[in-house]
Amino acid sequence: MELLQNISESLQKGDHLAVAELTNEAIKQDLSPKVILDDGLIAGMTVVGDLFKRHKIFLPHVLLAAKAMYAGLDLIKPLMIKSGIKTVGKVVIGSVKGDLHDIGKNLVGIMLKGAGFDVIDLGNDVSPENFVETARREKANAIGMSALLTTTMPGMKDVVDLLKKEGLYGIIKVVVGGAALTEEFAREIGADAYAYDGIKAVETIKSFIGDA
Ligand code: B1M
Repeated sequence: MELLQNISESLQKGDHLAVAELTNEAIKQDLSPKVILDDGLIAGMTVVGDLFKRHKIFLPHVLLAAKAMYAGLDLIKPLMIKSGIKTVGKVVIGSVKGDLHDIGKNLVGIMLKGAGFDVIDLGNDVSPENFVETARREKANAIGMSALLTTTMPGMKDVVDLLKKEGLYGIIKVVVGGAALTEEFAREIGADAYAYDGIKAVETIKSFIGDA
């Protein structure tokens, strides 16, 4: 669809004003937030990631694309979070230490809120101590960690190890996700689950609470 293609292309150009205008237009046309997200915003960001990898564009361009992504996300966020849903559990989320990527983590947070979870978002560059202390203090059911860099992924194991040291392993469940992660990595570090996207994260954490 041309409108979604235009959202994707404007995001690729880093034009946040055009992304906001086109996203508003898509909302007016009653396109679902999922379609706007998947076929407009994420489609555009995927192209940006590919160009960056092949050194066709550089970091300042990626930053502009991220700003444009948020211009669209901010508009569809209220539609993704349904109001008045009963709280089904509490989750602490964050991007791991050293990792400044937060778009995927924020999306996961939006989906968890939409599913009725109480979400405590610690932001990015979150230390293991902050994850574990907050989850303990808030009596959270789960910690959800995001990492986009191969260099920051090992930091997830530090959180699992700290939970073990504090006697909280298995009580507070650990779900991990992010573009470079795999099921195998999650198993190796002792996480309770790997989630490919926000929908899977919601399903998984719900199943943990059902098991409790
Ligand atoms: Co960077 N970056 N970046 N970057 N960046 C990647 C990740 C990279 C793959 C680009 C590339 O080379 N193709 C590459 C990593 C290579 C690697 O380690 N394998 C990379 C690099 C190298 C870097 C820097 C080191 C560059 C530099 O400085 N030379 C630097 C590192 C900064 C740091 O973190 N310390 C850096 C910086 C940045 C920006 C700041 C410019 C910006 C981030 C802005 C922001 O987040 N506010 C940025 C961006 C935008 C990207 C790409 C282009 C897009 C990431 C994104 O937002 N995708 C990315 C390329 C790519 O991934 N294709 C790239 C859209 C988002 C919706 O997807 O985050 O994958 P994603 O989230 C998905 C799933 O993964 C999953 O659900 C989401 C929805 O489907 N998910 C979870 C995520 N977390 C989850 C948690 C869960 C469950 C599911 O449970 C808890």
